[in-house]
Amino acid sequence: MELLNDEFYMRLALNLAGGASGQTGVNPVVGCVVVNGGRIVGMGAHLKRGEGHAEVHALNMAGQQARGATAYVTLEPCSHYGTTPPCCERLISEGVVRVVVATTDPNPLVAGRGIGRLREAGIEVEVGILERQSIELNETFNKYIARKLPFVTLKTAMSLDGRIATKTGHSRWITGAESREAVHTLRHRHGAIMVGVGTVLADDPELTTRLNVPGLHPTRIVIDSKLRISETARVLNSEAESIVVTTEAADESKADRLRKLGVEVLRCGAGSRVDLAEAMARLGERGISSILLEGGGVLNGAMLEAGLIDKLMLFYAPIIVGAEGAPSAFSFGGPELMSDVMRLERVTMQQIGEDWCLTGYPADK
Ligand code: AOF
Ligand code: ZN
Repeated sequence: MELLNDEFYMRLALNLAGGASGQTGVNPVVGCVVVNGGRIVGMGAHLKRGEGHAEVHALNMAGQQARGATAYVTLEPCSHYGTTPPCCERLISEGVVRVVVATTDPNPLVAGRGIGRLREAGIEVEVGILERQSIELNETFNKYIARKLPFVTLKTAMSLDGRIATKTGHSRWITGAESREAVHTLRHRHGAIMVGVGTVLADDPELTTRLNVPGLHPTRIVIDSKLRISETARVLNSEAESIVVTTEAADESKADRLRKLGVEVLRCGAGSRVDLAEAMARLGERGISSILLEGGGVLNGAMLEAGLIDKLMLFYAPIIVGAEGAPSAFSFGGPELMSDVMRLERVTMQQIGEDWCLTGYPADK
């Protein structure tokens, strides 16, 4: 039986926050529950950047009943004027007497000031209830707000022997329907999806979100050093935004033709290959806070080698492809010694239909 205590209300607030995951852009997901006299009197979540913060929605619902209440918030209430006024001032003016916070806001504009301001006003503040869950929920925001770099999740579907196609290049399908549905959910939850031009030339994917209910389409990013992409590629259609990342050297007339199709062309790197680290910085500046990297093997390998991967989600199908020469999920030179190989930590496994999804984080991050 779930006990009625601070954790219970915080869990509810975390569930409200998690529901909006993928729809707040560069903002965090945040939930708030207001409780007075043993009764929930207000609930809210931040739903969209520029619109009300979680506390505002919950306090609006509570109305007069916020006076003397406890507010449970999954992130420290903000203390700054962003696109909306500070939540801590609103909590104070509504007469809330106790605020329970899961974790502090890593935004340098807030970073403890919200909690300080509440305490200054005589409000009892408790910090750290279900803190780990709240930090995990906002892992993309936590990186982006501190470094202005997108959080990159490498996702790949592969065989038990690490192949992403047969020796002829045949790849439909590796994993089952449930896994593919999970991938579309991941697309909804990310600001952008990224692939190499090799994948576009081989599979002509659309890279939109297709689920049984409507979902949000991520911005589609293609890494294409030599602008080999076809102007009729489905990834450039009008279903969603598209960005092609190329080099300084790439053909300007082709870039111009792509721009005429409504595609944004970013030039990153003066050499023959796209400078991936620079690309991440430029995409971050452009307001992309999370990227789902969907391959192929060469781009996966290059991103791993460059240390640009924050998280891996590996969907293993119970199949063995076995052929030498079949494309691998991670194509890169690799080190000579076992002591130098890339290791994952915080590894978890989840069964999805007949497949297994392994989630982990590069150990040196
Ligand atoms: C809260 N409650 O629900 C959210 C917070 O541009 P703005 O006004 O939306 O401010 C965005 C910043 O506010 C964001 O970077 C983060 O520090 C905080 N988000 N704070 O008290 C909320 N979404
Ligand atoms: Zn706020």
